Amino acid sequence: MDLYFAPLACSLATRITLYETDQTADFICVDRLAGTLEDGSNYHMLNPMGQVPMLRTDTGELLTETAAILQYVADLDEEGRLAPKSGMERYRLQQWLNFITTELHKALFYPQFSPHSNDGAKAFSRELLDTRFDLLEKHLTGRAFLLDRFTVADAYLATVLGWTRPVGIDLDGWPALKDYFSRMRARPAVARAVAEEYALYEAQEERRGAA
Ligand SMILES: N[C@@H](CCC(=O)N[C@@H](CS)C(=O)NCC(=O)O)C(=O)O
Repeated sequence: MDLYFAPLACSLATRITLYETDQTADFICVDRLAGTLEDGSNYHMLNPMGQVPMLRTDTGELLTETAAILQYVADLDEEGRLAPKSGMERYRLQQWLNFITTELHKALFYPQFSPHSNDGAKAFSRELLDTRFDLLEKHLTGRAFLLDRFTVADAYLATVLGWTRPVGIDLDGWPALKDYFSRMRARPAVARAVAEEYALYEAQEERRGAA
């Protein structure tokens, strides 16, 4: 399996999932600004959206979209540790994955980060913050995880919450969410994935600065 990723981007959730389930993959770094891979080839030839994550499965299929990739990788784990196999709990998992993708990742954070954004888009998306974080705060009060155990939805939420500090969102107003984030980041697989990608991020920034 190959995981096309960018350091500290949403693809981090897939790395966490791999580590949590003791699976291996080749990690292929994408320079999203240049749209290239480390060998200089054009990533858009493989993925016309130019986005990460993308997974090349062991059978050669190219799979995009975080929610699909996370479930694919979780389902490879025979013990099914990170995704309920079926039933209402599977739909609950999909509910949270879709919430994180559409309401947090794309609606709230993307306009804050995108080089094509502007002040109006940033202000509009920032207005979405309270309803979404209030909902998470309520759900996570008295709960350890989004479902009844750590799942790929937690891997994704821990990834997205890592973007709060860079965009100036203070979690103090949401104590249960803040506590959840600290607990997720302290998990060995999560801490390992974050530390590795942080080092790669720093190296990438240094190369850009030197160029
Ligand atoms: N719908 C995609 C979105 C993926 C996405 O937005 N990835 C970001 C990194 S977190 C990216 O590659 N952005 C570069 C771009 O949009 O050009 C998914 O859910 O995986």
